[in-house]
Order: sequence, then C-alpha cells, then structure tokens
Amino acid sequence: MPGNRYTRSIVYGSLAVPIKKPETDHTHKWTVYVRGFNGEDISYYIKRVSFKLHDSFAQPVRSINGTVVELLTSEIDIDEAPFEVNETGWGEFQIQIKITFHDPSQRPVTFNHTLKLHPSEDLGQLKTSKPVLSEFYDELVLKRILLSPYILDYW
Ligand code: SLL
Repeated sequence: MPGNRYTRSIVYGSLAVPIKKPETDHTHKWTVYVRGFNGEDISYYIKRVSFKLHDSFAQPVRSINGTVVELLTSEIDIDEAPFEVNETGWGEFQIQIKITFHDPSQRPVTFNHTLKLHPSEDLGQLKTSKPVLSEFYDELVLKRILLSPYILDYW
C-alpha cells in the first residue's frame, strides 16, 4: 500500500428471515447493512450510506426503519449508525450501496449486494424456515489527508 493510502475494514450484507404467517405477499423480513469489521464504529469517517432498492419499493409513502416518510425513489439515505435498512418483501434483487465520507476529498464508493431470501443448496442449508445470511468483508482504500497539523505549521 503506497504511503498516501490507508484501508478501513467493513462488512456488508443482508439477513433475511421468513415471516411465519404472511398476511400480505411479503414473505420475508430482511435487513441490508454496512458495518465496521469487528464492531468498529464507522460513523467517524462515513457520513452516509445510500441503499438503492428495487423499483417496486418506490412508493409515495412508506415506513423506513419505523418512520413514515415520503419516498419518490427507491434510494434510501442513512446518515447515522447503524447504516442499515429494515424492510419486508417477497423477492430477491440487487441492491446498490453507496458510501459517502465526511472528508469531501474522498470519492464515494459504490458497489452491489444481492439480497438473498432463500438458502442456496450449495451452502448445505435447505430448510427455508431459517434466517439466510449473505455477508461479505471488504477494505475501503482511502487517501491520507494531507493537511496534518504538522504540515500546516510548516506552511
Ligand atoms: C426481479 N427478483 O428481478 C425480482 C424483483 C423485487 C422484490 C424482486 C417489493 C415489496 C413491496 C419486493 O419485495 N420486491 O412491494 O414493497 O424482477
């Protein structure tokens, strides 16, 4: 790693649980999240995590993490920890996750996560009543901030 770069470890993914007796076509409760690795607080360097859900989630009024909001797009901005969205639904889809940093000179980082509701056979998990976890580790590569107090003194 060149000296002007450093990394921060994150974990992102989804956890889905079947609803026992669904009253609507929503069959699963799920959470999609971005967290620090080993429980590290990431809010000191991450300003916002945006989760872009499937277009079927773009409805004029809906409840996001317990708060009723007007939502004209399927993109949900979370500005404080925990950086997560809790929802219910019926289908699997790809979620676009965008991380924005407090330091405006760090470019936002965007990646995709596929929400999984159903266990894959190759994971050896066949019972559909169990929670389905799909979790990944990643390292964010950040630029070192050049304006350290030392450099300011020097200037
Ligand atoms: C597809 N896999 O690619 C499907 C899309 C979308 C799931 C699945 C909506 C819930 C709601 C929901 O679960 N969508 O209506 O609030 O076409």
